[in-house]
Amino acid sequence: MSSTSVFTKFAAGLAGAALLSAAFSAQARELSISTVLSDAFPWGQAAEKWAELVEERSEGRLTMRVYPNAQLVAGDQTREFSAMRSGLIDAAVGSTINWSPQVPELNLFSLPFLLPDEAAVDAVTGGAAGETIFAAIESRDVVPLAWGENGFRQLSNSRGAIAAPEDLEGLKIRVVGSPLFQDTFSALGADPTQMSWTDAQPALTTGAVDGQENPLSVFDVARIDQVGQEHLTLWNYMNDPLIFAVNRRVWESLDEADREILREAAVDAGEWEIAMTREQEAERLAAIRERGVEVTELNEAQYQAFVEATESVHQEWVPQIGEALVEAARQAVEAR
Ligand code: X2X
Repeated sequence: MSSTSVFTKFAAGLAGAALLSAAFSAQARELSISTVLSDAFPWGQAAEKWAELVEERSEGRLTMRVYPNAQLVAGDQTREFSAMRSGLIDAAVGSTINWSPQVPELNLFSLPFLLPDEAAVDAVTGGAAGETIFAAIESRDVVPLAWGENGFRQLSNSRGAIAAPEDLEGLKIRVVGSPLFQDTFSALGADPTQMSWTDAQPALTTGAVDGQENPLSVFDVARIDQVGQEHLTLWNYMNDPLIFAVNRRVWESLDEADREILREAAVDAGEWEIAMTREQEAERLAAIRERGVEVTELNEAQYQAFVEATESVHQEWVPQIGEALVEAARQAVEAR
């Protein structure tokens, strides 16, 4: 064997090894995405769409696997952000409510009656307030990429129609694990109790709680009417945006092209999911009505009574969220 051919074989072997290792690392690059709700809901579908677009656009170099039902944090959705920050979870499509214990700025969206309609939500997420919120997330080792939407949260209960704060008097209401909700429902005279979504469903079934609040898509898909929630009040008291995000070390380990793929796919999946969620609202409400749920809509005076009853929540929380951020949001809502 000539020395040339030995060299050629050696070089070919090296090239082959390099190719193999590239193929291997491409296959090995699977990112986890955490969500609270499965793909039976728009929220889970948003994550699936993100994964699908990333896989397609990276030609299989990057795959993303969705882990729904907050399973990566054993059902405790308020630990999702910390788990993503520490790298236990690579990525998430998460609710602003569930991340607000670690990112106080996210409580902005939970301020009662700050955002009256979809245009108000878009003005805030798409403007200076949205940028401040993304910066707040980024300062905590998580890279936010895009917005999605769980939706306007409406109030349901098993006892009777709620058209005034007095109607909430003494009702046990399941709220999410963010202290602001405790304050809102206490201000309304209810008896709020914090629990995860996993625990909420049995609590509603057994009657351990009288009511809950969630967007129409959640009420509809989870068939909340079947666990005795026969009264629904449409009050648009807060909107629950979703955020697509990635752990910072994972982000930094990707090259520029893959970061762009991840970001653009998140933006596209988010826009797709927001449009779908909003389009479906009317048919979901019709389906809920058809199942015999009594739907209460508020007139202007009734709405104002709820606004006034929850003013103390603003006083208490605006300093924690940041005066400038709340002001930027208010201005965006005004100018919408
Ligand atoms: O727990 C809830 O109510 C849910 C599913 O809407 C959230 O994760 C915020």
